[in-house]
Amino acid sequence: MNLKTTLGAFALMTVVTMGTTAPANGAETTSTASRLATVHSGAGTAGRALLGSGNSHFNGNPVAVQTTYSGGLYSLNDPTHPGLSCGRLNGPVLTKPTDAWGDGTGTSLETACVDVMFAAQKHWDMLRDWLGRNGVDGAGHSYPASVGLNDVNAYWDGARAVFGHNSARTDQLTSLDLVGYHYGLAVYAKTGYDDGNGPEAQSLRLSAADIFGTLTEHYANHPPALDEPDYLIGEEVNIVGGGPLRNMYDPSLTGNRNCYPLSMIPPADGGPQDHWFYLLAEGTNPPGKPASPVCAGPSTLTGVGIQKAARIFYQGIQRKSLGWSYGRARVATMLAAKNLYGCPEMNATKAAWTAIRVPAQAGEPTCSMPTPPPSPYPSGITVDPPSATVSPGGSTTVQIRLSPDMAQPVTLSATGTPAGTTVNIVQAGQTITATINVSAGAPLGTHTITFVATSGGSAKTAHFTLTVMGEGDQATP
Ligand SMILES: [Ca+2]
Ligand SMILES: [Ca+2]
Repeated sequence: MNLKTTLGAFALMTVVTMGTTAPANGAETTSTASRLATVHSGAGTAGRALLGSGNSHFNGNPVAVQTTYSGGLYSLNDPTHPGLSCGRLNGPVLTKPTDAWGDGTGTSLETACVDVMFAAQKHWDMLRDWLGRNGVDGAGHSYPASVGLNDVNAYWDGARAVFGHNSARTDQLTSLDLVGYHYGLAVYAKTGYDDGNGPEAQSLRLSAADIFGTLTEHYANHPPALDEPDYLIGEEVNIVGGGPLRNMYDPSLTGNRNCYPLSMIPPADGGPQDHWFYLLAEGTNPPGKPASPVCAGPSTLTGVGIQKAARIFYQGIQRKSLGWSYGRARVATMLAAKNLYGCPEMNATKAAWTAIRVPAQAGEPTCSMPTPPPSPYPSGITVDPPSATVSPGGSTTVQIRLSPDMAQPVTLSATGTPAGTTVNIVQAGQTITATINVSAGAPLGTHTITFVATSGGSAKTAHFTLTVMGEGDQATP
């Protein structure tokens, strides 16, 4: 299956080719040089994983880049993220005799590879640490990257990520969010089931890639002097001279749609789900971050935080299937939020969909706030045990329990005690004991003592049966 989708109003295009050849990476053999720990780089090969030094364009200088040493050469082949490598388009993985890469310029393709390797490594680590996923394909593997596409374009072709340049030819399209976007398309293709190619499925796919790109940027968490976290896509790369490609908190600012339903005219537009994700993660008025408008429902939403939102989104796409739609995504993420966290997060997820005008769906979960468990005791007070036999001069102790619905403070008293009998009530919060002391001269026989609990102007009662019986009386029928 081939599908082509343009990314927004610009020329950045995604070509997704399912079922193409497996990634080819430059398998490395043993090495002799050593600077860092040896790891296994793959079946049948023992490579030496090194921490190369990169002079990147977008991510600072120096940056650590996982590389491999073999046969006297270092290569941009990452054995700690198996399958990830970088080279020129249709060329081999880059190699050189030193483990220092790039010159920091936007026109150097070696530098572009430094940025790609760094970003793809962060993307993988984000999948692991935030989403519990093992690698891009979910089975411990990533894919090669190629730089140097002679076009204002970048794409994921089902087996590799390919990166071109901006229209001014000053930068390669290898910033954190764009790399996370294209490796995110790989994650998306390998998650859940085939979502088909309907307009809504395309919109949700493009937005999913935006979300993965943004998560990568937040995971890397650069300071403002570098590529700091934001909810813009492509802000570091002036792709066609118009600033960022997309804006997740207000998609209309980059010509995308804020709300559902979509207009079904091309190009596909991930704006509504981008907007949903921002509202879920950050809400409408997050401190220190941009405000986000709503299309419907309450005007104020509170976010659950980007990592919770990421997990809700990610668990939701496990359910994707043919005919994937905004309505199904609403149900799937509400189920995910309820299962992962509970009612507040499920309600936040629901509110964010409502805010972008995706209406309630048949079969979506409901959630009510937890109610107190039913009292094991009937309303009022109980006496345990309800009866006892005491010899004259003896005593017995009973427990008095109050049901949780009785308003404090509760005042307790006892009536109906026989002559010569006292009741000593000791109350410590909900734990109440009553010691019944029977005098030596108390009348023999059965007596009913009534305990009275007075609370909030009403009284509850419980009865206790006291039998006063001498030792010799037991033998007498
Ligand atoms: Ca940024
Ligand atoms: Ca960004």
